[in-house]
Amino acid sequence: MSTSTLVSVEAEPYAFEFIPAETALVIIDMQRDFLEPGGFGEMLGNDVSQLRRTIEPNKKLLAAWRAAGLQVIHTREGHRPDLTDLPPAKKIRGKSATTIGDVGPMGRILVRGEEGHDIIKELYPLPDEPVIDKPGKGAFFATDLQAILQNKGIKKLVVTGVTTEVCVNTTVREANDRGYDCLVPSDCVGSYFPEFQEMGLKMIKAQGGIFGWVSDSDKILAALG
Ligand code: C5J
Repeated sequence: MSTSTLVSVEAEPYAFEFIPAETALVIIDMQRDFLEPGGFGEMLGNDVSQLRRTIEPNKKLLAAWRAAGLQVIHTREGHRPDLTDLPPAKKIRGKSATTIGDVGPMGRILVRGEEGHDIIKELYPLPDEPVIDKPGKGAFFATDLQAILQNKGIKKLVVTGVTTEVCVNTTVREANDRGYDCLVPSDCVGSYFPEFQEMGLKMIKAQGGIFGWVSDSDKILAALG
């Protein structure tokens, strides 16, 4: 496959066309605390199997992206150990007994450097794949993601990861406002809540693709050949 030739993926609301060499796979927040049994997500009562079903399709997509020599970018949601980048409003939101920065099942919750903050082993970044540490839900807010995309000549994004309605949706909306077309493979994004999974994807592709396109990993792999 020539990575500089336009390919077309069957998608909704219509085909998504991209030049692989100009398209990054952006994997959002596949972190141990969100996905692993015994992590913070499960401690809050969430069903992590709703997120874990995305691991295998993400693995296949990541393997294809790597094999073709294409750009891969990972993100992690989290904060500095001194919590100086944690808005007080985010710290107290939810009125939970245990919040960001407190000690959780896999170290301090959503704090950089802690076990739970790191990416699951199945999708672990290679040394040459940028990891964006983001303090917010969107991957563009207070990060160097846009500079990296510009420096690498990236024009379009395939966005995967968790959770569909929060960090994936926020990142897709931020990217859309910055002029990036985004394709979201439905089997590679997950929510703890099935109804948010469904609506989170519908919102992206509604009104002629108001925020982007939705497809699945098999269709993207088929397009890559
Ligand atoms: C992400 C969250 N990654 N739900 N975070 O979606 O708080």
